[in-house]
Amino acid sequence: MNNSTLVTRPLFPSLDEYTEQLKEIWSSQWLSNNGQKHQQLEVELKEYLDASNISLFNNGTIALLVAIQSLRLQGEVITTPFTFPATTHVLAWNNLTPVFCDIDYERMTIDYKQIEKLITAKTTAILGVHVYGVPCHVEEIQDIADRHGLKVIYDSAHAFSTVVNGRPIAAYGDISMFSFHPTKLFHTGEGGALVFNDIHLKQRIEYLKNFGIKNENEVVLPGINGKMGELQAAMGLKVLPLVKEEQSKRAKLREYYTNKLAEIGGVSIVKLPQGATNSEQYFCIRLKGGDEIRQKIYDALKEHHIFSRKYFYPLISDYPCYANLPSAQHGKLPVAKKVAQEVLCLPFYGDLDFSIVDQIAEIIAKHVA
Ligand code: T4K
Repeated sequence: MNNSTLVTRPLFPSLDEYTEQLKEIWSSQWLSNNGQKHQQLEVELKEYLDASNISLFNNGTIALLVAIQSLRLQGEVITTPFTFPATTHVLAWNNLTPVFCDIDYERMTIDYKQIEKLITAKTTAILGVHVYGVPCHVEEIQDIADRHGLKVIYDSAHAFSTVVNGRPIAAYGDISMFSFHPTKLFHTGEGGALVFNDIHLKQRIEYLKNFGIKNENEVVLPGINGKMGELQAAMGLKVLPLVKEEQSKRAKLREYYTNKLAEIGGVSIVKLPQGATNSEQYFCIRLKGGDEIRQKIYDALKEHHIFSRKYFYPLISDYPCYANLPSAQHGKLPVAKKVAQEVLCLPFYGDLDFSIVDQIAEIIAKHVA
């Protein structure tokens, strides 16, 4: 894979710095269960994300699973079909029925205008995803949730440090989940976090991520093991200071890509709405020609050892485990179907050579012409 260009590359701190962290862990003889590194990272991230409350996890999926448990949701949850499998799987693992809502063509996030007609007596929450860091219509969704007494959860896996209208993205909704997987801008090797506004949730979330253990003599909830370990937290402590520079390198790359691709017809670039900052998590284009052209470009790039990704195709509602749901039936999600055929995420990470962007633009131009 050495000569390959991948869709993303993780940030690595210097080996010496990480080794220093390891030495401290070795001398502490402490590897998990709310260790010193975990505590330090929680404090640093709380400040970095301007979070009211935060809990760290071993990955984003378990964090989302716990978020749903913590809100005691039942029945149906209205959600988007245009996302990574984890978003919907956590509903299934919580015995909830996903109700797929179509998406907004521009933002590719859940279409708030379609939510209300999907609400039934069984609906308890809305689960939105800030896809590629493009924020959902957070104000409009909150308004619907307030009027119908629903909880709002956001999968913010792609929206690390995003600010919307001057507020951190996790200030919106009841709980937001961040993923710290290596493919994410900020990572801890594997990891994740929940950020939430109600301090009363903190204790319940902490129990739920630690088997429900209250003390040596009491287990108060059917919890799970969602704890972040010290090796992960140490990685996070050393990656966090690198994030801003990586974001600014990616911003330059995005600008370069944008200029290169601007001249090519049939290609548009995913943009953020006014008032939102860019997490610089992904660089995604949309191809008017749909799946046929996209596949050609994908294959041509691959021939040159450049690996793009069709995030997120196929739609979740087309997976065999969800395809029988009423909301997944043919014709119900026309916009999501179209969008899932148009998107292609191109290689995007700070150290990507601009000459590769030239090469990518050339290949794309050849195939859309
Ligand atoms: N919600 C959303 C919206 C998500 O996007 C995700 C995760 C989640 C929830 C769940 O959060 P976690 O439980 O993962 O914290 C990858 C990631 O595994 C996944 O975390 C991520 N979304 C998703 C969008 O991408 P794959 O199957 O595409 O991964 P993979 O192994 O093909 O890696 C992608 C590229 O990154 C490859 O070209 C290689 C490169 N890579 C990957 C790893 C792991 C590296 O260069 N180094 C590495 O260590 O899912």
